[in-house]
Amino acid sequence: MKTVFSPLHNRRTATTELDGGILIAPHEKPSRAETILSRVKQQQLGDVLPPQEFGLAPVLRVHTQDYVDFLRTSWEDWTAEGKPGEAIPAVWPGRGMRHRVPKDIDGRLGYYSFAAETSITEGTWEAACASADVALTAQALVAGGEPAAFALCRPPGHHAHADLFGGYCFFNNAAISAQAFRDQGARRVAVLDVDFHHGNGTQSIFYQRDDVMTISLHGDPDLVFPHFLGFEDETGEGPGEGFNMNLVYPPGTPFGVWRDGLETACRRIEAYQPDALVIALGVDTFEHDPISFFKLTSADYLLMGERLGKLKLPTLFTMEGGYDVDAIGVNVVNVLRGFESAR
Ligand code: OKS
Ligand code: MG
Ligand code: ZN
Repeated sequence: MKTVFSPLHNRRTATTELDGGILIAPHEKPSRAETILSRVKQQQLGDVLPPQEFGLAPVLRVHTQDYVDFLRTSWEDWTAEGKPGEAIPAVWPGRGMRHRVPKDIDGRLGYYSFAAETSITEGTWEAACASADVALTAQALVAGGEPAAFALCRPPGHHAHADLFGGYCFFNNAAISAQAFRDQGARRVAVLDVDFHHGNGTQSIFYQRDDVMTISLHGDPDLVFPHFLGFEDETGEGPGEGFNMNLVYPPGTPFGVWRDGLETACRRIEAYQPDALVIALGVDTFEHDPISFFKLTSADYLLMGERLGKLKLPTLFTMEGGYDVDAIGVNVVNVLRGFESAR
């Protein structure tokens, strides 16, 4: 399987993440992508290609113009105000308040975000654009006949809504790619999110549609980020009713339990008969992940990949979370090798 990778991911080098009342060094750091790339090469998964540039048109198929404009200028606008640190949202339109876009950068940061852990920094825009290009380049490989491709995206994307950043995400690479499959003629596309966290952005973008099915397995949002979406009674709306599925698990969940959810998800996908599959691939389900509470082992990722491969669908993997950097390369490449072993 081919991997698409851009060194421009390195433009995303935030130094702050608000956590526990202090600013820590972000979990979502450049070494994550570099470690995965090394493992891909060492295991000879396949060629590593640079992205092509797609511009903003495919991004604007799922994100709003005003949000994209905000992201492009937010760092400039922040520094122009003479702010000393990284751009951290700290105010939101709460219940009963107006949902209008303020002029001031503090107001706009809050309007276009849903959480405060993710700082906007110099280079964030460039890295987010490169990450979308990585996804779209890998998507084009699959649309062009490759059975599968790995988009080594960084920053990740699955938390980003049409007009909200948060959870380390800016552009929703999985959603942009799913929409690209549709725009290129796929009748139905499934997005399966195996990251530890709920893919709230992806769910939200396609919630009222039946042409893109979204399924996410994740830690119970009653207990963990993103807290306000991802419950099992969210099944889609209007024409989208029945085309969103959330599979929620408690702390300590081992692969033996998680894999039943994967089986449920795979059977739903089989019944849907999509023309293409996007896997939002996070490995923060790992037993030693520093911010998560599932108990998957490195060997489990081979089995996960095998089950995904048995779907026998044209498959795009987009990289999402995973923060045990010592294990991230092994775990990601295990999914991809397990996948290939089943084809
Ligand atoms: C807040 C924790 C923020 C978690 C962000 C989740 C990032 C992720 N202290 N999403 O898949 O991995
Ligand atoms: Mg998930
Ligand atoms: Zn995650």
